[in-house]
Amino acid sequence: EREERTFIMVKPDGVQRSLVGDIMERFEQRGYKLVGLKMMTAPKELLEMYYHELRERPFFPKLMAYMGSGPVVAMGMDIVAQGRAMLGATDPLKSAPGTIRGDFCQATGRNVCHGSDSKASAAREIALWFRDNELSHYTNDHHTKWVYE
Ligand code: DAT
Ligand code: MG
Repeated sequence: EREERTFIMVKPDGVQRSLVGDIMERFEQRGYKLVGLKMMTAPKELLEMYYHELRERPFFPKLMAYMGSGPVVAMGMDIVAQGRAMLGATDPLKSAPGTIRGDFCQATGRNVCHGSDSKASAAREIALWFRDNELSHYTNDHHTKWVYE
């Protein structure tokens, strides 16, 4: 069984555009396991910690306004690297068709979904967005048996 953990989030535009189910389905249908799920409008302080590395970038104020503009759907999933591949590039116009961003959006500032870029950032992001008791530990044996060899 896989023990990876990553942080996936449907951003406010994805929620407004009713893409939550489609995005979650991408991961579920490939056989990744959902381990945490919540909907919330992120407080400013959380967003500032989450995107701390980008705080000096010119687009940071716009990014904060966008990310705080409505509810997001946060997910924990047992995937990291392949999650980024499924997401596509930061700029949706550079994302291959078939990826989430390549299929659902066009603007970097409205790129519908987040996925952690490494195991280290996944751990940091999961800890920021979820309490320990909000993550589920379970085995879906029947499913796992048919997804992994
Ligand atoms: P990603 O979301 O692909 O991990 P990132 O972590 O570098 O990309 O940046 C986080 C978000 O910030 C990104 O999804 C959209 C916004 N962003 C990044 N670079 C940008 C840019 N050059 N112009 C506008 N927004 C940008
Ligand atoms: Mg990132």
